[in-house]
Amino acid sequence: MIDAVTKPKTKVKPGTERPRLHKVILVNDDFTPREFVVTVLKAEFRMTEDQAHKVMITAHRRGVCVVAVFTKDVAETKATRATDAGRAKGYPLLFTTEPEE
Ligand code: TYC
Repeated sequence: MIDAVTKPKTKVKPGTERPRLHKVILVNDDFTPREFVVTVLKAEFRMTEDQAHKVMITAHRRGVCVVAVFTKDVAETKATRATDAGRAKGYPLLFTTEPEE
């Protein structure tokens, strides 16, 4: 006998899924001037002087600091632009990205 009833092959996931966000991380180094780090944070991440100073000093003391979270594309573009701003001045300033848990 032919069983005409077939199970659907794909499962529908319940709920609404948002794309994973990615962190932009500021990495400390011994050469980039503090004020330049603050300038880049203000320009690329639209931070106030106060916010930028807090992020810079956290990276300076702890080695790294999460700057902000964005979609993957935006996080990577901003990290690259901010890193390039340092490189243009001859500084080893580094911003990296990683997916949020
Ligand atoms: N450590 C640098 C200095 O003392 C300042 C600095 C802070 C550099 C944070 C990078 O991500 C950084 N001039």
